[in-house]
Amino acid sequence: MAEAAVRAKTPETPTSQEAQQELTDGFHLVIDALKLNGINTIYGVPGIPITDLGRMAQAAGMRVISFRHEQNAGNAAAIAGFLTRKPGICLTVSAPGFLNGLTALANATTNCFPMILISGSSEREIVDLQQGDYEEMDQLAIAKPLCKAAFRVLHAADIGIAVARAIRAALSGRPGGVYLDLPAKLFSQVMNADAGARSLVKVTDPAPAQLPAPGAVKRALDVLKGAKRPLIILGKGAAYAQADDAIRVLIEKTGIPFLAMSMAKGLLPDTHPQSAGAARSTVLKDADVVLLIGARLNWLLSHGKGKTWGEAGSKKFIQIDIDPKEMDSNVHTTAPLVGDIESCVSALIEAIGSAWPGTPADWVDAINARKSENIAKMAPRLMKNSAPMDFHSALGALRTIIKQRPDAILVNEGANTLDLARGIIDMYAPRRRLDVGSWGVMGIGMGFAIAAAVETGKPVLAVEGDSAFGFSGMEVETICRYKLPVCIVVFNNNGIYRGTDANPTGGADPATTVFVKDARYDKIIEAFGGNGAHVTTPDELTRAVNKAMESGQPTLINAVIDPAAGSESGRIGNLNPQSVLRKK
Ligand SMILES: Cc1ncc(C[n+]2csc(CCOP(=O)(O)OP(=O)(O)O)c2C)c(N)n1
Ligand SMILES: [Mg+2]
Repeated sequence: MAEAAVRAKTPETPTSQEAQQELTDGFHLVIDALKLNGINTIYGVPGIPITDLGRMAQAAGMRVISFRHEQNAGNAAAIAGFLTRKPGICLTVSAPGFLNGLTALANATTNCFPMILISGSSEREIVDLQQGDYEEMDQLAIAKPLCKAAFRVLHAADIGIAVARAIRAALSGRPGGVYLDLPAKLFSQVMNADAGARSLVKVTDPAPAQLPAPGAVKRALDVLKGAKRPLIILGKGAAYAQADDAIRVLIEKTGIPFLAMSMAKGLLPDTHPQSAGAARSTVLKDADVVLLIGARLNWLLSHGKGKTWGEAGSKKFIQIDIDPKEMDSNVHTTAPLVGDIESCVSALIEAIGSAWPGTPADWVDAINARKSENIAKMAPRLMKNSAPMDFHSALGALRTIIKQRPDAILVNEGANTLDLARGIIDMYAPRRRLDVGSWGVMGIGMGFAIAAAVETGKPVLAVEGDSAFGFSGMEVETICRYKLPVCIVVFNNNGIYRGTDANPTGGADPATTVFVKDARYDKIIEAFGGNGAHVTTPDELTRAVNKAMESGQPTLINAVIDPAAGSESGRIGNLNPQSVLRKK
């Protein structure tokens, strides 16, 4: 590979024979290995020992996006993986930089986003003897339990195979996070350029199709056909799979109502006649057969049991998942369908053929009645044009904006800001809603927004609680530096959940959940040359967002929300443990 050969430095004391050879080194082999596999973007923070790796990657034509904190770079890499089905790369320095990236790696693994965290590390000989090296840490051991796979490379000749292993581990089966440990010494190791080029591996079929067994398909279909009140639930695995057409065909052919989990919204439009989103509690309670497609029965679906799911034992579950261990995770899986989503859904469609009895009309009618009732109840709350805004009126404005700009990508985090936006803002296209995922983690906002803009070139609207924004807020500088079409709306209610709490002692310290009152988050972006706006009504909010989306310029809108409008923990206050003593 000529590229690998050219810029390599000659070693300090070359033999005459070596001096005549074309050489490559660890730096170039890492870059060449990534590029060979179609990976052209790196998200990271520079420093010893990877500063030159970033520079050289940029020189080699890669897009290298430098962040202000590794966690945000890691979140960017993770969501790049979700959007592109190629592992997103996060590049960090050793020990503290590595640890900063690790939260994102663990979150990616939990959410099944493919990413590779590449961290430089210190001298093995010193680290292992614990002799106190610069940024000493046994990073490989620490990363292992938090990701799908972790590898360390000691020889330049192994870089090609290590990158290949990392890519395959991240993408195959259930996708997830992979850690690649590159000790400082590796980067300057030299080898013959031709041998180096030959050592690189272009991964063939990194996420092989996994076909479901014919018997499993038949069993699933028999259960589905026997349903009186069937329901399909789409999870973010279904969004990741990019099997959009097959999923649409299955749903429309069977006429079965569907519910989209947060990041699956838009796979079919939320306004689709079969969407049961506005009748969520009814369908979960009353369905008799539930087909899960890339959705897990975790806490977000109340573990498939309890009050949410109606009478105990009243459901049969059919589950499509690539990981067989997912079956029977919380309740019995009547019909497990193990395989990749495209293959499983296509197999179901084929088995159905043209003979489908249709979905019972009384079930469809009951859902439609509940939907109309709930939509009518909500409508006036979304249309109020008052100041200060509450969550509903502000989100009503943003809902219209997304309706008019269905291609925009919506990033969303917070508590009330998240839970209410999820319900209120309809999505119209796949993979346009990116949020806190399975952990409900704060801090994904700016990393996700940056990668969404970089990877798709589409305008991004980041709707952020004021607390949520603080976790990654410094990246507004990154957004301005790279001139990204990101419009951030901070829902400023002066605090976490609400801005009205008082210190119970009456002391001088503020309450634990409140922030500086009437802060002006819009000033932050102005410091970096972006556009700030301060709005107090839905009309002002609409104008400011439209202006930002039209101009494509980095914008931060401080949207004043009634500090008393939110509820504790948004919609999941029931998860808070209660003190019996408090009630004394
Ligand atoms: C990393 C992390 N730390 C802390 C939390 C706990 N937490 C959940 S929501 C939230 C912030 C909610 O406030 P805000 O973003 O302002 O949303 P609001 O309800 O006020 O709209 C926090 C701190 C978390 N989910 N993740
Ligand atoms: Mg808040």
